[in-house]
Parts: sequence; structure tokens; C-alpha cells
Amino acid sequence: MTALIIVDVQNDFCPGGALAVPEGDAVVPVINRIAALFDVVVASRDWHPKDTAHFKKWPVHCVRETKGAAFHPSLDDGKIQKIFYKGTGSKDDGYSAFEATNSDLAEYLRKKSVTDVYVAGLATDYCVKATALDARGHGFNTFVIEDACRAVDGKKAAALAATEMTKQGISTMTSQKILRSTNP
Ligand code: VGL
Ligand code: ZN
Repeated sequence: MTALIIVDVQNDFCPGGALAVPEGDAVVPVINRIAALFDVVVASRDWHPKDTAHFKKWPVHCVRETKGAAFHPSLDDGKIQKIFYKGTGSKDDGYSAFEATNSDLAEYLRKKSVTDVYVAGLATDYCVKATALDARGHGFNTFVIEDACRAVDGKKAAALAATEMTKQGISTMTSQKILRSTNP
């Protein structure tokens, strides 16, 4: 079984948001196009308290229950079976979706017999990377869909993150490849 993890496609990470990722909103149509091809679709939300050590490193963003923490309005959330909330504590960063505090993502995927995990969303160099590394660490075959991700520090940072992930046994993918292989 395959799963798509949609990481942090939230207003604050898109242009105009508090911690805007360059071209962050460009991932939305790509994700909308491929979501139906996976057996399981889940999403994470960066979901911070107002006061957290995380905001010593970053501008204030994705404060829980705010508009900035909502999904991008064009993200088709109809396929999302469960949302995992992370970064909810006041002391840690919680970059990985596997650090969600409302539910155990690894256990959720295992219960659904998922073997292959595909990661998309924002940002390649932080939460996407941390999520993919954890997925691999939990033993899932792990793929990052490069054109469905953007890095907060731009294209070089995305390339660097991809190299790091590849070294850890994660494969890079494109949405075209996924669309082609499932719809011959
Ligand atoms: C993220 C920086 C701070 C992310 C979250 O979603 O990649 N980046 N908080
Ligand atoms: Zn954050």
C-alpha cells in the first residue's frame, strides 16, 4: 500500500505568509493532481503555541487556530484521511510529521499496511526532509516528489536536501513519473 504525506501546505508557508517559501503555492496544483493515486493520504500541520523556543529561530508562523496555520485555500483536502499536528510544544521544533502529538503517524501507516511513503509539501529543506528521513528510519520505502516540494532557502537548498536524503536511501521522484506509471 502507498501513502502520500502532504507536509505543511499552510498559508504562512506560501507567498504573502509569515514564513513564505519561494513558490510555495506552486506545490498545490501538483499535489491536487496526484493525491487520488495513493491508497492513503495524510497531511501534517505546523501547529505552534504563541510562545515557543521555535520562534527564536523563525518569524512567528503557523500559530494554532490562526489563518496562517490553515491549509492553502486551493489545496484539495477531500482526499486527506487524517491530519497530524506537530510543533505543538513550547520547547522543541517538531519538524517531522512523525513528531505529531495528536496521533502516531508511523503506527497509523503500519495499521493501513503501508510499505511505500511519498512525501510532498513545504519546506524541502526542513519539514519535508525531516519527515522523509523519519519515514526511512521507520523502514518505509521512501520517495520525495521533488516538483511537489519547495525549499524555504531556494533551489540550492532543495538540491542540497535532495543529496542528503538520497544518501540516506530515500528516492527522488517526479509527479510526471507517478502519473505515467499509474495511468499507462
Ligand atoms: C518549517 C521552518 C519552521 C517547515 C516549519 O514546515 O518546513 N520550516 N517551521
Ligand atoms: Zn514551524
